[in-house]
Amino acid sequence: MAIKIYGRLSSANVQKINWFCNYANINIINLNYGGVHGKTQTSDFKKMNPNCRVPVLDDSKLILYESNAILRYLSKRFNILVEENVETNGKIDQWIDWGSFTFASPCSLLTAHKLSLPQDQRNELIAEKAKKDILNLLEIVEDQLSNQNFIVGEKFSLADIPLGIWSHRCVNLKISFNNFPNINNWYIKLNEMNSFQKTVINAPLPPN
Ligand SMILES: N[C@@H](CCC(=O)N[C@@H](CS)C(=O)NCC(=O)O)C(=O)O
Repeated sequence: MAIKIYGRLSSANVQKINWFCNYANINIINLNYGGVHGKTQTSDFKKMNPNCRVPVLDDSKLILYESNAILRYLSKRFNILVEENVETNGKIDQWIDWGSFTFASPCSLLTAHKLSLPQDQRNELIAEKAKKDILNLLEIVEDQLSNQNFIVGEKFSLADIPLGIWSHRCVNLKISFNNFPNINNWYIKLNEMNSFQKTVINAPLPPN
């Protein structure tokens, strides 16, 4: 039975799973939940995720929430992008979490105040501050990419997924990588991946 992923295609956290599954040729069924689609406050959904958030994975015997947990589960279940070296895996985990929490934090705020919130709740000052924070954090990513093609070493890994998605969101939100040549080169490489094109570049924008 195909794995079900509950969550709208515009959600960055859902895109982590969609990108990985497309890359790994894992057959999934996407179900539109959250954002304009709603349905996350229903009692059925709350049984799967009491936090009322997407994504949620339904792999028949397993219900899982938290996008990074889902990503790591699918990677191990299908043995795709599994890193055996413990030290390298530590670095990959570090960047998955940094991308999903430290970097995602101002990106989510900018998304909310530019795209998701109703117009009368958007605040330009909050958006400007978030943009400044993103530009400061991009310096860290630029430095990380100074001697290598991908976030951890020369190969695409799970570490590229959260950062790749949020970097594309930056592009959607008119943040340019002109002053970040290493990020720009890395972003071009991601764009050359069919899986990134299909699940991230062609995805709708929040809250759709
Ligand atoms: N830490 C959670 C965060 C999940 C999260 O905040 N998801 C957002 C979408 S990116 C959400 O559910 N927003 C409410 C909605 O879409 O209705 C994860 O990584 O899965």
